[in-house]
Amino acid sequence: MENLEVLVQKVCEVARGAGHFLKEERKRFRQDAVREKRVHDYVSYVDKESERRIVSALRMLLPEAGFVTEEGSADYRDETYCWVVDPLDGTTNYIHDVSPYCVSIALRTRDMLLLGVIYDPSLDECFYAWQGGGAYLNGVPMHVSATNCLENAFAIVELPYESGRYARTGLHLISRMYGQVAGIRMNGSAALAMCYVAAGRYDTWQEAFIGKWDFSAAALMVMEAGGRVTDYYGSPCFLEGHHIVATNGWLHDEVLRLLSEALPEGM
Ligand code: LIP
Repeated sequence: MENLEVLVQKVCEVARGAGHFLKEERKRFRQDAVREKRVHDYVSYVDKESERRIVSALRMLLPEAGFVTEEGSADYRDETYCWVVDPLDGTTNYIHDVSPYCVSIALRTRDMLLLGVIYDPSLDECFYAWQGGGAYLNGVPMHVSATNCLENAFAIVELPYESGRYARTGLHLISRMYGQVAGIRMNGSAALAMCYVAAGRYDTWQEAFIGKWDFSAAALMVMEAGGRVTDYYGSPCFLEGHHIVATNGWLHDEVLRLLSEALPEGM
């Protein structure tokens, strides 16, 4: 495989191409194209076509790699390398014509993230990182924030589709943080929320019951920007799970402590 620094730029081009498709298609998008995969989890021909384009471009870049993709159009057969693709993260935002939404692409081995690219076509923001090479936004190095106490934290509390098992946790976080932190937001795109932590815009984010395609590229972004990523128990072995905490590092233990008071059902 070629040098990661060179490869990541090629993947940025793939993500930009798919992102432009999302943005153009949004102009003629109609609600009757929306289908429900499971309760409140939506998809349309846009997600599928974006995935088709990304998969075919990535196949040319690295023919020996397998795929884990949100819409399941390609598979993984224990290859050494694996692309992890979300062709449209923030689908609910997209179908309501609000930002943010993005394309997310990661490359990993069985136990390590190698590179990550996330492109937001609405703001023309391309976030990318490669293992050991740092994290960048449109070519400029990114760093997490220096906020070191929860009182000053600008926090994202995302509420996943899995409301039955997560309501207690989400409501607990909001009730413990509301009035105690500088601000709480919801974002609607896990990948971009984590990029915003990497860029120092937000200080902390966490979500459970999400897919590898939602967090893989962005997790590398946060780590390469100097932040910390773990699962809800504080383990750095989060790659195969579904519950992720991403912070600037300073606030991590405090967020884990709040989570431990009300972990999601069945975890
Ligand atoms: C979505 C996320 C969103 C999260 C949902 C879902 P999709 O991805 O990014 O932030 O709350 O659980 O995973 O469906 O838009 O690709």
